[in-house]
Amino acid sequence: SPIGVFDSGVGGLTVAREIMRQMPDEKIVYFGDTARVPYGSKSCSTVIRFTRQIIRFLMTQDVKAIVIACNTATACALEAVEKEVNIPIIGVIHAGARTAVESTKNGKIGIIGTEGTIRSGVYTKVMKEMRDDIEVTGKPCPLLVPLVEEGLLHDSVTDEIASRYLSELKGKYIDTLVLGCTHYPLLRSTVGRLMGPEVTLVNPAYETALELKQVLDENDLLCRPESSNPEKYRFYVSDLAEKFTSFAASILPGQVKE
Ligand code: DGN
Repeated sequence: SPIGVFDSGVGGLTVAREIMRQMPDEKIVYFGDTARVPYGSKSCSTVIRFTRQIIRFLMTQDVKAIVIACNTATACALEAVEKEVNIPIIGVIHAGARTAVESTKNGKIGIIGTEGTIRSGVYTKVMKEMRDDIEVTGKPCPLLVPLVEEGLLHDSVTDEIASRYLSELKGKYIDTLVLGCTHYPLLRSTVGRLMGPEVTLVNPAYETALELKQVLDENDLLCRPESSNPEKYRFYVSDLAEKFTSFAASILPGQVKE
């Protein structure tokens, strides 16, 4: 059976990409809620409702595990829905939070994400449960999502906006920064340059794929290697596929057919 991965739109493809890299034998069914993106500015009760609907859809695809590949949906809905499904379900927050806590030396960690993610305070809560003297500074960076979706990954406009957002974090002496939104791993080099070499960046997409591998292994759900399967990856969207397809083609290895 495949792994179900979903996001409010294209962002979760950074997580799907890490799963493809780390577990090349696994099949994936991806759902991008392109009709209702962004989740970042919506209320948690709305995001929980959307999440339940998507999980119901993924269950019809016979998935063996689900990854909520969206920070906002993880922040709002993971706790509510994890009791409602009888297969492993993970979000994108815990693994990255753990890595950040393990990596910080001075105990000062920064998080950048959508308004919903930062407002929820989930990163702070999870990190403080792991180590209570951690100081967390969250900064919403809402404009970065549309900039990435417009393909402006290496552009002076993106540099300028990122620099304004990050200047606030620079005064906080953080030594670790979590890229707490699915789109931000694609801006890693820009954020890294602006924050400087003394700040370690944590990529939750990468950490989540590692966690998934461990969860599948523990539940004896990892795929055995088999000969290449052309139908290995399936993508569904709730609105026009055109933009999704070109974004997917720009970040995923191999070909994406409509
Ligand atoms: N995928 C969302 C997240 O990681 O928070 C970002 C896109 C959005 O819904 N604004």
